[in-house]
Amino acid sequence: MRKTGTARFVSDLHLSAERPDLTARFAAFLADTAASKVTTLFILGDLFDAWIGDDDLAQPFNAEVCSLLRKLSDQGTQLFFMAGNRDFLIGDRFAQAAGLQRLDDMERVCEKVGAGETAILIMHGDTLCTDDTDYQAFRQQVRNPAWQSDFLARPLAERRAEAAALRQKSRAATKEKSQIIMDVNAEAVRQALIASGCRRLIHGHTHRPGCEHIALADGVAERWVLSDWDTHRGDALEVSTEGSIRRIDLAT
Ligand code: LP5
Ligand code: MN
Repeated sequence: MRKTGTARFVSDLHLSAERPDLTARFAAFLADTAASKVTTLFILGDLFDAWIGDDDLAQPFNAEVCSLLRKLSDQGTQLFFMAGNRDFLIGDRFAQAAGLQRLDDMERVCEKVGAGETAILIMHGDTLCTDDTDYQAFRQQVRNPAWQSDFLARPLAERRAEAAALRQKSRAATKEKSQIIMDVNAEAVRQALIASGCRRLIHGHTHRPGCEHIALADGVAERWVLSDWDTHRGDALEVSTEGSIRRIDLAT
């Protein structure tokens, strides 16, 4: 995919009806994105705390988030969405209603800088956590199309209860896991950079905002990690037309 103009990247907003403060922050961020004439907004997963299927769009909170996105799209910003581990069930119906284009789990964003071209690798980040084998097994199961059709065929109320139970299980499981297991695996990062040919990676998921420099055989790569959004936490990354990158602090 080719990017022209300024692009912004966010992830792990975990929006829910229970957190109106985060929805208000999101609305303000989108308004600023429009006012700043940002060309492209990339949402790199976990926009929602949990998404149980596009047939839940009628729910007032979901409809509100959808219309906020639609407004930005109508104002001329291109919107792209990559699935996270909380909202991998977002499908075409939501994408169409919100005015966004869905991306695969790993994407190369090319930008023209001067005479040359640079490319940014974007991911949610969960696939880089290869040491978290329980999570990877779980991921394989829920990303299976047959499993997803079965799940989506169940009544909304049942799905909602299942998702809440799963969030509980996940909270209990992550309490038991070490911080190292839940971070990215260094070799998985290197392999992703080498295979893509990119020298800049932007991802979220780990909730450990930062920028790491990684020495590769033919130069140094940058791994930029987005923050999750919570009380006193939250950010966006902005890449200018010239390719410079800056972190926008959105914490309130
Ligand atoms: O999101 P976060 O940071 O808290 O934790 C993740 C991993 N957890 C998850 C689970 C999500 O939180 C739950 C998403 C619910 C919304 C989707 C609804 C639609 C599907 C409903 C399915 C029934 O992704 C966590 C990682 C952590 O990141 C760090 O990387 O460690 O992984 C886990 O906690 C997974 C457990 O280790 C293993 C799974 C235990 C539950 C098994 C129940 C099986 C349910 C049947 C599914 C086929
Ligand atoms: Mn995540």
